[in-house]
Amino acid sequence: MRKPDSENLSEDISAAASWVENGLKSISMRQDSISRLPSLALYSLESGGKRIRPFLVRSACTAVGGDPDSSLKAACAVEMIHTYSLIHDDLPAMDDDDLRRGKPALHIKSCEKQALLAGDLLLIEAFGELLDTPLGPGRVALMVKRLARAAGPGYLVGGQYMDMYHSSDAGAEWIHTMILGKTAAMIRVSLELGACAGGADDDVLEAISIEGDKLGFLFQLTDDILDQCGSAEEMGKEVSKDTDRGKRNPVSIMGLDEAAAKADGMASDIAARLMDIRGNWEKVAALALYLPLRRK
Ligand code: GRG
Repeated sequence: MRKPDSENLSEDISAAASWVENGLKSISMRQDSISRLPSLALYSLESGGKRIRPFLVRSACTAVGGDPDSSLKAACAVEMIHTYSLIHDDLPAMDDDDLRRGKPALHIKSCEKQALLAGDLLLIEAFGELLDTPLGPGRVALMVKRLARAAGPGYLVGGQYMDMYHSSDAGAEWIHTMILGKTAAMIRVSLELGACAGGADDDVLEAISIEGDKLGFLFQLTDDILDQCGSAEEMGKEVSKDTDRGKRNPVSIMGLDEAAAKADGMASDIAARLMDIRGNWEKVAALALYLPLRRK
């Protein structure tokens, strides 16, 4: 395998963050003002975040030889849906967190009713943005369909449901399905939308979906590891919550050492497979290799 060059990863992630943040400056919800909901949604959308999903959209688009700007609306849409999910997840009826991205969660800054509605707004507007993708209607329809599937009952919302009704004797397979829904689907669809915008063929799209699921699982695995041994300061959110609530996750099932070894193994496997996919998937492979080392 050609080794991915990890040296420029943090610059590439910062560049993708500036790129999407610039794109978010012209989303159409900024023009709607019959309520204060757009400004509340923007509080969450603009309060930092690593912007990993936009990085994946952009990297996938360039990996298949596309112009990154053809994937900008997709990157905005993915980050909007991700942010909606964080706002709703933080609500007392869900995971009940006061801190998000190092700042008060939206329902703490405003109130629960407004946080709920601001999340709804982001979910709906995300599709409006995606529809403005400057590509032909067939390709845009395909992107909308993939995003709707990833955000729907079979994945994001369904995975969140499983997480909310977690059983204390949940087995590894159940947990794997939950993670594919609540975390991996948005990671996978980020790669899919970027590749789609870049004009990827079906075989590349399918290969990237498979690695996207694995990358998403790895992302959650490293999140669970950090939840055990990271700090709230570095993570920008409360830690040790699963353990405190008796929720099972891969780390509580395997133990820290085995989980860390699994993360290393998965990262190498994903990077190797990505490098075999047609195009230049070096940047995504570099992210996979970095995940076991991340601190936030
Ligand atoms: C409410 C429909 C609905 C879904 C919520 C996102 C989510 C599903 C729950 C949040 C809890 C959690 C830890 C989910 C796993 C996904 C995850 C690791 C989110 C955090 O993503 P980062 O680290 O966050 O990329 P930033 O803030 O950097 O964007």
